[in-house]
Amino acid sequence: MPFQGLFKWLLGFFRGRKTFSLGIYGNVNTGKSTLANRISMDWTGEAMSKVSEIPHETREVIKKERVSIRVDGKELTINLLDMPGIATKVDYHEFVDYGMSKDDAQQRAKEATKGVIEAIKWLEHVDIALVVMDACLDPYTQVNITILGNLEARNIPVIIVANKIDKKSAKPERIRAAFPQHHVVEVSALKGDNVNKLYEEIVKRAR
Ligand SMILES: Nc1nc2c(ncn2[C@@H]2O[C@H](COP(=O)(O)OP(=O)(O)O)[C@@H](O)[C@H]2O)c(=O)[nH]1
Ligand SMILES: [Mg+2]
Repeated sequence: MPFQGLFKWLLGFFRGRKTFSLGIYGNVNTGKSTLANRISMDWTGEAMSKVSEIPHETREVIKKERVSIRVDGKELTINLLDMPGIATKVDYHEFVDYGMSKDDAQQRAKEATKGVIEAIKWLEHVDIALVVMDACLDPYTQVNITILGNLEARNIPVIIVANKIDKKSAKPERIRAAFPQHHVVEVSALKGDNVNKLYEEIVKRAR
């Protein structure tokens, strides 16, 4: 819709500031939707996404537009984009193991695969990317390396979010060691630990 795009641009222009699209990327179940809800709750008082233990709960891009965040007197307006999880393999049997019927599981697998494509397509609209990783798991995965490679190739500013640091088995230092070229913020999206540091980093990158 070109007119809608033009309208938004004009609106931003007359308000004198740009709206940044913040894309939340990462493997499935790393806590992207939990983080999206945390950011959305903190600044708008409303949640935006459904959270689940079953992988691929988020199968299309979920948007929360014009969220204003304020850090150290600086205000930034962002469109929050909670992306479907990126996976290298989507197998419907996995959903059957979670107790879904075969039909539902196959439907979910089909939608999850479309979701992966959708998340990659949306890269062209993203101004800043959060790459969420589960700090309890090995970060050296094909998914993490592929996501970071795509973002680097497009020169999209990246902040790595080492999530779930509230868990005993969390080893965020493994993430720092794996991707020394990027800034890593350690958080618990669930408990809210350190999210203020994340807001500071987001504002720093929005230029
Ligand atoms: N302990 C802990 N669990 C989390 C955290 N963030 C998310 N989770 C859990 O991880 C699972 C997947 O979360 P979700 O936000 O749906 O992940 P997504 O697939 O990346 O969107 C859910 O059971 C969440 O409750 C966290 O910071 N700490
Ligand atoms: Mg999700």
